[in-house]
Amino acid sequence: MTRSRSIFVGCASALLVAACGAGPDGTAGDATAASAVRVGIQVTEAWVRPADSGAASAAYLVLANRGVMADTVVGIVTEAAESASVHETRQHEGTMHMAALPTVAVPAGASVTLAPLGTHVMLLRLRRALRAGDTAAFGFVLSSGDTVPVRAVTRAP
Ligand SMILES: [Cu+2]
Repeated sequence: MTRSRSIFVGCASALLVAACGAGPDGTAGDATAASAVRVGIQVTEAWVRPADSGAASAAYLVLANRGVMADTVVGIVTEAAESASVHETRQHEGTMHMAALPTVAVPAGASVTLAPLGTHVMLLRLRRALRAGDTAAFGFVLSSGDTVPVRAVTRAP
């Protein structure tokens, strides 16, 4: 409880909201994709915003469930940042706010798009700077027990 509230408060700052996609819209383009063969969940079009070491960044991608079983993202593991979680962006009285999203359901045969101004992977306190062309690696932990590895390429939105 305390943790999620502190994340919310931290993300309410203009700087973090900008890092999360409240700035100019971007399109997914043809960023390098990563996929996991073992599990039904595949990740494509993964990219991450450039940011300095110690700062926040956000990653975007498409989660597609090509399996026959529904699955749910229940966490994120990464060496790229001190903290990583899924956030959703909400508009409240004309202001953008972000809040941690504890789980992301991916029904069988469906896909979920994480994009600027919407749901995103929040990376807080990067361990090293992300410059254009750099890769940020993280993994989606699934309720099925699998982890889907992701390699997001850094590019400007
Ligand atoms: Cu965020």
